[in-house]
Amino acid sequence: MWSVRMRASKFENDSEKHISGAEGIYDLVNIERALKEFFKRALTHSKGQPDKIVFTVEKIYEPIKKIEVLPVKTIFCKSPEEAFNKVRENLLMLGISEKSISKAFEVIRNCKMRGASLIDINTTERLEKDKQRGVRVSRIQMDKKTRNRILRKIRRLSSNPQRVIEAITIASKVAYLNEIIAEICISDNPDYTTGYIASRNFGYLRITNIKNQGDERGGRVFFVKSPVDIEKVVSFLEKTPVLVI
Ligand code: WAQ
Ligand code: MG
Repeated sequence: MWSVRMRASKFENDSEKHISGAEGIYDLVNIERALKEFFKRALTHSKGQPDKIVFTVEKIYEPIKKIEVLPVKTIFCKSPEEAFNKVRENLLMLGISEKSISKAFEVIRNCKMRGASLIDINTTERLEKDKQRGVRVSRIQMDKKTRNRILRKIRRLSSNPQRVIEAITIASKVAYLNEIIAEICISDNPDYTTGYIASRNFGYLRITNIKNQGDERGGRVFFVKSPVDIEKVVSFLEKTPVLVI
C-alpha cells in the first residue's frame, strides 16, 4: 500500500498561505486516480487558487493498524453562540477547563495552520514543536464498507459528505490515543460552517453553525493532559498507517 498526500498553498503577504490538503492510503492501481482527485481539489478550492501544489507518494512498509470508527451524531445549532455553548458543555464534562477551551478557540481564530495544535489542559500551553505548521494527521483511510454505511447516514445532512468522511477518519485515529482527551475542529473553508468535537467518550459530534458563512478562520486542536510523551503522540498521528473500520 501507498500513502498519498497533497498540500496546496499560495504565497501571500510574505508567507505561504495554506489553501488545501489531503491524505489517503491506496494500492498501486489507485494512486493515479487519487492524485487526479487531489489535484482537482487543490485547484478548485474556495480559499482561492494556489501557486504551489506538493504531492508526496510513499510506499508503506509497516503493517496497517485497524481502528474502529467513532459513532457519529449531529447537534443542530442555530448560531455560533449556541454552538459554542454545546461545545463548552461537552468539553467541560471531560474535565477540560474553561481556560483551555478559550485557548483552543483563540488558536483556531488567530493561527492559520495547516495542521493541528496540541493544547495541554493542565497548563493551556501549546505543545506542538512547529507552531506555524502544527501536526498533520496522515496515513489514514476509511474502509469502503464503513464509508458507504456512514455516507448513507450523512448524505442528506451535509453539502460535502466526502469532507465528513475524511474528518471522521482523522477524528477516529486521533481519539484512539489515550493521551488525547478530545478534539475540536472548525473548517477553514469560508462556505463550510459545520464543525465537530470528538472523543472516545462521546464519539464524533457534528455541530452545525459553529461559525458564520464567509468566515475563513478555522483549525483543529487536540487536548492532551501533561505529562505526555509528545514525540510518541506526534509520531503516531503522522506516521502510523491506520485503516478506520
Ligand atoms: N491533520 C491535522 N490537522 C488538519 C488536517 C490533518 N490531516 N487537515 C486539516 N487540518 C487542520 C488545518 O489547520 C485546517 O486549517 C483545519 O484543520 C480545517 O481543515 O461532519 O473541512 O480540511 O460536517 O478545512 C468538518 C466536517 C470538516 C464536519 C472540517 O476541515 C461535518 C474541515 P479543513
Ligand atoms: Mg479546509
